[in-house]
Amino acid sequence: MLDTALYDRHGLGDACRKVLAGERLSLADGLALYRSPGPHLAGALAHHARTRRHGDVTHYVLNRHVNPTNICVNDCLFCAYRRREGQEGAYVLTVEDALAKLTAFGHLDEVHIVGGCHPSLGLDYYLELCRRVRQAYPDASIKALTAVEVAHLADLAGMDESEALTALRQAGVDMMPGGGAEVFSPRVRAKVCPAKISGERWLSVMGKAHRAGLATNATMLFGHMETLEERLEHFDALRRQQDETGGFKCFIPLPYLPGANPLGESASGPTAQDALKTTALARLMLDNFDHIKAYWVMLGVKLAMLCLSYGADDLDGTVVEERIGHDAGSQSAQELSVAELEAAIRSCGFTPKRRDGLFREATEASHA
Ligand code: V47
Ligand code: SF4
Repeated sequence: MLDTALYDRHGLGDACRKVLAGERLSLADGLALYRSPGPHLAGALAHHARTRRHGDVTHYVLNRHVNPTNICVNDCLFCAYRRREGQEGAYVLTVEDALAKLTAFGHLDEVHIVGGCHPSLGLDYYLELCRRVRQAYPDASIKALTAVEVAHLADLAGMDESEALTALRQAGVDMMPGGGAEVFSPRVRAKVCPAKISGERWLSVMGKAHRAGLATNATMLFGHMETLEERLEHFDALRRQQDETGGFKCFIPLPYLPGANPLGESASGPTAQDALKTTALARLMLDNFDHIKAYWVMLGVKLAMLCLSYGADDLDGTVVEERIGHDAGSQSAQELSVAELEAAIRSCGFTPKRRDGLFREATEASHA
């Protein structure tokens, strides 16, 4: 039971009453919650909202990531993964190599495909890869290509993004990951990812994906140079898009990791308290998103487990071989087993539920 008098004493009475009544929070409510002392006031409200939606269930997924190439025409300052063509460490996986990385494993509920915007690797490569993944895993959700990659591939092919999205859907893609959103503020983008598509184009590609029948996720990279107001505007833009096209499944707050990337000279990443509070604010502001993910790869397993009591209802998955966070200094493991994920969820007082990419219950026996 929430102590409403406590919220009144902190000037958060309105926000508290709105959450209890299931009403939408304003940006001013969000700012007041962000500025409240510690993460707990926002956290308790977020936990209330997550419990109303999901009870004590926490989701996880048996999945694998494939990063087809780290060669990228963009030069985001926070990225430790990207290489220029010809640079040491640059790679492109053949379709066969990418498949071999996956098929070394048994059953999968989700395949996550994401990488750089290669200057010449075109849509045909990705269509072939997705078709082959679909053949190898007829029942897995294929979650492939961020809005940034889709915009890039459409530009390379000289086609409209909707055409590229329809081709990807026909090749077996079910949904798109939420990467590349960063922070929509043009001020921040001009500094941290000047070559990347604008926030407006990111939202527009996602709207087109939803209309083409693809579900998508959404992210926010936080804890570098953005203000609290810019984070709240990011949430607001996402929830307006969701009101319009309704295809977002899950939001993932991504804590900036400062290792081996140029932005790390001036930014150190969010504190644990900030990560908890941002998870809580995501749950509270994104009232039309079903799922909030605590992505253990970037947060670390211990902090991700705490996020489950601050509004998150998903711990992502088994993963195996992740490059983007680990190249930027993530100290987390490359892989968690199903047993480890379930034990982590239970130890936080929740009931684990295995899902596919679209959050449908996974029923097939796992061999992990
Ligand atoms: O777009 C890059 C971020 C994203 C850093 O949709 C960094 O289910 C922290 O979006 N520190 C890719 N983050 C990862 C991503 C994702 C991951 C897991 C699940 C899903 C999903 C999506 O990683 C990039 C960028 O925002 N990123 N560098 C860094 N130094
Ligand atoms: Fe390229 Fe993505 Fe890295 Fe930006 S974050 S440089 S788009 S791989």
